[in-house]
Amino acid sequence: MPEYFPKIKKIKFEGPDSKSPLAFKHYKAKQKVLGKTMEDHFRFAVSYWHTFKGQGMDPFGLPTMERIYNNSSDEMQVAEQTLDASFEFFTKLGVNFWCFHDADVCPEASTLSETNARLDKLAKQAKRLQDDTGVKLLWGTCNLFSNPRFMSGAATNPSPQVFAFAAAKVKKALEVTKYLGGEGYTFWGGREGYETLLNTNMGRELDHLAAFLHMAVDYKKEIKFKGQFYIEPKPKEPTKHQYDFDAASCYAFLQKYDLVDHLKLNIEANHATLAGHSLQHELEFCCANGILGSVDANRGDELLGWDTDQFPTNIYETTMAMYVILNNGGFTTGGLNFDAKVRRQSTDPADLFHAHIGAMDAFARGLKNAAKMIKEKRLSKIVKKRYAGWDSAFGQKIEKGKVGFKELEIYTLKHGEPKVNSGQQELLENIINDYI
Ligand code: XUL
Ligand code: CO
Repeated sequence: MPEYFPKIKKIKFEGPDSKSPLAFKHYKAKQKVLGKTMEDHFRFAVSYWHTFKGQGMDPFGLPTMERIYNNSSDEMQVAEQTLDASFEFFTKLGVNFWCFHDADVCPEASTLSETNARLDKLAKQAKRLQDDTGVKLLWGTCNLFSNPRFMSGAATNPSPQVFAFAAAKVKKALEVTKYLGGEGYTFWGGREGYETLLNTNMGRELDHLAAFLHMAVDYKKEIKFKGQFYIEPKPKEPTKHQYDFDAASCYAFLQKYDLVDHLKLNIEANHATLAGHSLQHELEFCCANGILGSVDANRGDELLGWDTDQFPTNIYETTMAMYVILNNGGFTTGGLNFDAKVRRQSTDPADLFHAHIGAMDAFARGLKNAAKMIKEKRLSKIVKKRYAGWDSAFGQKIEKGKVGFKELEIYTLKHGEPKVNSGQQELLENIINDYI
């Protein structure tokens, strides 16, 4: 097999003093933190679409990135070369997982059955590469947003024929994900939303989306696919409004349609900020409701209002993310998928390595900081003390539903004004900065 990244050797850990751009300074796969290796904490995955199919195109310009695995006019040959190149990349980088959409690995043919035959062929190659390298599939997914047939949505399309086409695509994607031993499957509602309410029957569309997901749950059972289903919130882009807006709206939707036992959430950092939240907020919301599944690790640009999908480099953010994730017991089926792309001007193949190395190091630093915060309990002690009143006999009576408004009025008339306590925000911010 030809080498696609001949200038790059296996990336090694060299420690914080290393000046090599192609070495880890903080990420040491086998190093234990809080009793678990770094690689098991993170379960890092490379996203196939950005790293291998992204070529620097934007709404104003053509591709900027030339890759040797693209050097053929035969699209199946390109697909096969790209798969080979990707597993070389995963191995050299030292990640244990990958994620892909059906359409990333498989160029669509003119009929569904031809496309499926192509996908089977490429899945066979992917299986062999997985077996050879030990790299596993964190989750698979189906692209229901690029082809013009899905311009008005897939499961929420006004046409039942498009709904059916989407169902057939997801059926196949589930089969392929199962075949590759995928540990999960993600539903991101690419165009499940609207451009204008003037032409939209929102109630009906939401019912259809729920029906679609129930069909997926049924089919998952039928084929005995054991992976975890995820739904990935995003407020907008490509549509003006997406129904999976944020974690809270996904949770409400899942509860309303009796899907909450079947799907957990895949939280993406840049989607959180697009929704006007922080990544930490979305993670906290999921943990508070027992629905955190996986994370698409990236970041936006605070000066740009769209999904820039940049690689995570902000240590404050990785620290707080890992703090929430660790406090929630860590990942089980999920992991950290770098749903991120190099900038249009980062045209060298080596930039793909720099991007991932930096992101893995940023998370390794975040993990070490968060582990120290957990061990030293400076933050958690203050939070615990803030709520200590609820542990008193009086607080417990309320929490356990033993008293109502009448008893609380009697209590208040007797005890008068409650004492107010400082929220100590600045103190807490200073404590966090001691760890960064
Ligand atoms: C789009 C996005 C997707 C999903 C998978 O913003 O995040 O790539 O992660 O479809
Ligand atoms: Co994503």
